[in-house]
Amino acid sequence: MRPLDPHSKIDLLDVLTDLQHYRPRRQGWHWRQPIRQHHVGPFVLQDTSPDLRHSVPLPSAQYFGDIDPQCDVVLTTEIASGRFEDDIRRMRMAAWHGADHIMVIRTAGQSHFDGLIEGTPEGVGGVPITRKQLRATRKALDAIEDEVGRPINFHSYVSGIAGPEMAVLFAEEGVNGAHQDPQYNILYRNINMHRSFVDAAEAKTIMARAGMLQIDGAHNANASAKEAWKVMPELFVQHAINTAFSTAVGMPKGLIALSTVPPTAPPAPKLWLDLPYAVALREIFQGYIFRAQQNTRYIEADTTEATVTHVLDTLISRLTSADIQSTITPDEGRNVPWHYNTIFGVNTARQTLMGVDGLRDLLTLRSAGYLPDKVRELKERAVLFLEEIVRRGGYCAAVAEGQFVDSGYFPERQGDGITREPQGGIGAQSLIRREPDYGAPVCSHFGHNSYADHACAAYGGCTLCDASKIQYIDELDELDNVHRRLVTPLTEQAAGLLRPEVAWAGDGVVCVTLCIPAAPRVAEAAALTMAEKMGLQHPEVISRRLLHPAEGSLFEIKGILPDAIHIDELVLPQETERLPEVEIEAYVRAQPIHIVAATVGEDEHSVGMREILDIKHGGIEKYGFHCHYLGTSVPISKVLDAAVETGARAVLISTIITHHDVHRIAMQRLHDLAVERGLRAQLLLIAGGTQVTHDLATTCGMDAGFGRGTTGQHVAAFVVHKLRTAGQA
Ligand code: Z98
Repeated sequence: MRPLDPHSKIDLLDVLTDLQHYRPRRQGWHWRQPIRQHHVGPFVLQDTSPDLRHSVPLPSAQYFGDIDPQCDVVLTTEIASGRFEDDIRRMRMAAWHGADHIMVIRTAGQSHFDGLIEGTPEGVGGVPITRKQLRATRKALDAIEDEVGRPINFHSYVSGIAGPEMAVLFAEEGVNGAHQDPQYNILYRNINMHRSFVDAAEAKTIMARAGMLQIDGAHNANASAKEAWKVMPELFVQHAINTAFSTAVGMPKGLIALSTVPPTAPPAPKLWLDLPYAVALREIFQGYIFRAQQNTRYIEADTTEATVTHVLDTLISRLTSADIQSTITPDEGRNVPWHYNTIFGVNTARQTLMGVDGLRDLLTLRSAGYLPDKVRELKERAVLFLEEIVRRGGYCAAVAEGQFVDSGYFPERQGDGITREPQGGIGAQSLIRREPDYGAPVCSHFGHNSYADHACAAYGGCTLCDASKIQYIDELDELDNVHRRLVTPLTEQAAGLLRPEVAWAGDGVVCVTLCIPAAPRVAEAAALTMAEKMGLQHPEVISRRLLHPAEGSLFEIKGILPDAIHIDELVLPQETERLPEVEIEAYVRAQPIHIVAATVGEDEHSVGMREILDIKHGGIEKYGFHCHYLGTSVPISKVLDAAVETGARAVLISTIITHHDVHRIAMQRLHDLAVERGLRAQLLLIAGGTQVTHDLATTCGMDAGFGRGTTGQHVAAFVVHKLRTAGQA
C-alpha cells in the first residue's frame, strides 16, 4: 500500500487492492516503551512514551509549543460504525489522537453464528468480522501506524459459539488482541456452558500461540448488575476463573488482561467505593495485565457528566495501575457512538493521564485505616463467594442456581441472578468425548491428540504454519458489499461534494444544541419543531438536560441535512501571508511604525492584547513597533484620539466580551468613527478576541480580525504586508 499523505484522505481502493496477497507484517501485542524523565517542550515528564510522528495535540498544547507528550499506557478506542470502510477512516483519526489499541465491535448477533462469515456485509451496532474485513483493516492500520510512528494493536472478539474458528482466523490475519471468556458466552449469550469451556480451551491455546492479548469479560457483570458496586466480590471470582483457566491452558500471564471497571459514578462516593476495589484487585492478581475500562453502567445522555466520570476512572487507574486505559465514548448512553465522541473519549484519557503525570511520585495510598480495611473486606467476600461455588458443587451448579450477577452484596442475596441450565443454551449437546485414538492434524489444538506435537507435518503445514494455505474468499453478496457501498461516497468525493457525517461517509447527520426557555414538555416539542424549521430531516432528541423546571431545558437534536455543498462554490478565506520574522523586523526597524492598542468598550480583559504586544510574550514589540497601549475599557473615540496624537499607522482593539454583540458593535463603531473623522484611509484597523474571526471583523469594517491562537507574528506579518503593498502601490 502507498504510504499515507497526512494531507490526503486514505485511499480505500488502494486498501482493497490485492487483498488476497496481503499478509500481516507481525503477530502479537505491542506495548509502549516507557520513558521516565522525558524532556518535552518546557517540561520534564515522568510517565511517558516516545512521541508520535504525526498527531493532533490537545487543544491547550498551543500554549506550550504544540507539544504532544504520549502517556506510557496503551490507549484503547472502540470503533463501531457498521461498515468497515468507515471504521478505517475513524481508526486513522483515533490514531492521530493517541489511540494504539483499536477494538472493533462485532455486529449484533455474530457470537451466535456457528461458523465464520465471508465478504463484507454491512453490520448493525458493529461490523461483521470477516477475513476480508480483518485483512483490509490490518492493512490500513499498517499504513496508519507508519504515518503516526507507533505500532497499533488491532482487537476484536473471540467469545461466541464460533470462538475457536474466530481464534484461528485472528491468528492467521495478525489480529493482536481479543476478548475471550467462557463466562461471557454463558451469562450474556446463553451459549451452553460445557461447550463454552471446551471452546475456550481451544481458542486460548491458539491465541497464546499468536501472542494475542486476551481481555476477559468480568466487566459485563459490572455493566449488567442493578447496583454495580454490589457485584464487586463476584468480579474477583469471575477474573479468577478466567485467569486460572487461561494459565491452565498454557497462556502466559503477560497475555492475560483483567477487564476492570470502577463500578460507580458520582453522585455515588466514587473514590470511597471504587478505590479499595481497584487496590484489592491489583493485590490479588499481581503479575497479570490490567485493562481499565471506563464506567459505562452509569452513563446518561449528558456527555459532560460521562466525561467527568471517565476522568475519575482514569485517576483511579493512576492511583493503582493500568497497562491499558480503555475508552469507549461519552455518548454511549445515547446509543449513538459517533466517531468524534470516541475521539473525545481518547482525549479524556490522554488529557487526564498527562495532567496526573508523576502522581505516583507525589502520593502514596494509606496503609492503615479505611482503605486497607475495605480491601480486606472485599477479598473476604470474594473468598466466601468462591467457597459457596465449591459448596454448591462447582461452577455449573452455581450458575444453574443463579449465583452470578445477583444484586445482593455477597453474602447478601436478592435471588435475581442470571440462571443457566447446564444442559441447555445454544450449542447444547454438541460435545463429543474424544476417542483414545482421536486425531486432528492441526497445530495448537488443545487436549488429547494422537498426532505428534507438530501435527500438520504429515501434510506439509496447516494455515497457522503455512499462510499460503489460507483460502481468501472475496465478496459473496452482489448487493451488500464494500464496492457497492463505496459507489456513492467516492462519486460524490470525485464531484467535489461535501456532506457532514457522523456514522457513515456523508450520511448528512448533524447535531444542534437548543436552549429553550420553557417547561420541559413544551420545550422539547418546541426544540423538535425548531429543528424542522432549520430544514433538518428526521429530527430526534438525543440529549435533554433540565436547567430549571420552569425556566428552561437544553436539548441536543440530531437530524439529517439533506443538501450537499459543492466545494468549488465555497468562498474560502484568504490565507494570511506568514512573513518570516527577519523580514518583518527588517521592514519595521527601517522606519518608525506607531501602533495604538486598547481593550475597548466596557471590557476589562487585558491578557490577550498584552500577549500580542508585549515583548516578554513574544509579541510585536520585539520587531521594533512603537506600541501605545491605552489599557482596558477604553472608549473608541479615545483610541482614535491617540492614533492621531501618535501618528499611528494601525489600531489594534481587543474585544473579548460578546454579550449583546458588543464585539461587533465596537468594531463597527471604530470603523464608522474613523470614516467620520477622515482617518480611515490612513489607518489599518485590526480587531482581536476569542470570538472574532477575520470574516466577522471585515464585515464590521475592520481590515483584519484575529481569533484564538493568534500570536504577535500573525498580526505583525499582516501589518507589514499591508504597509508594504500600500507603499508599492
Ligand atoms: C468492552 N465495551 O469490553 P458479542 N466477549 C467478551 C466481551 O466482553 C464482549 C464480547 C465478547 C466492552 C464491550 N463486551 C462489551 C468477553 C463484549 C462481545 O457477542 O459480539 O457482542 O461479543 O470493550
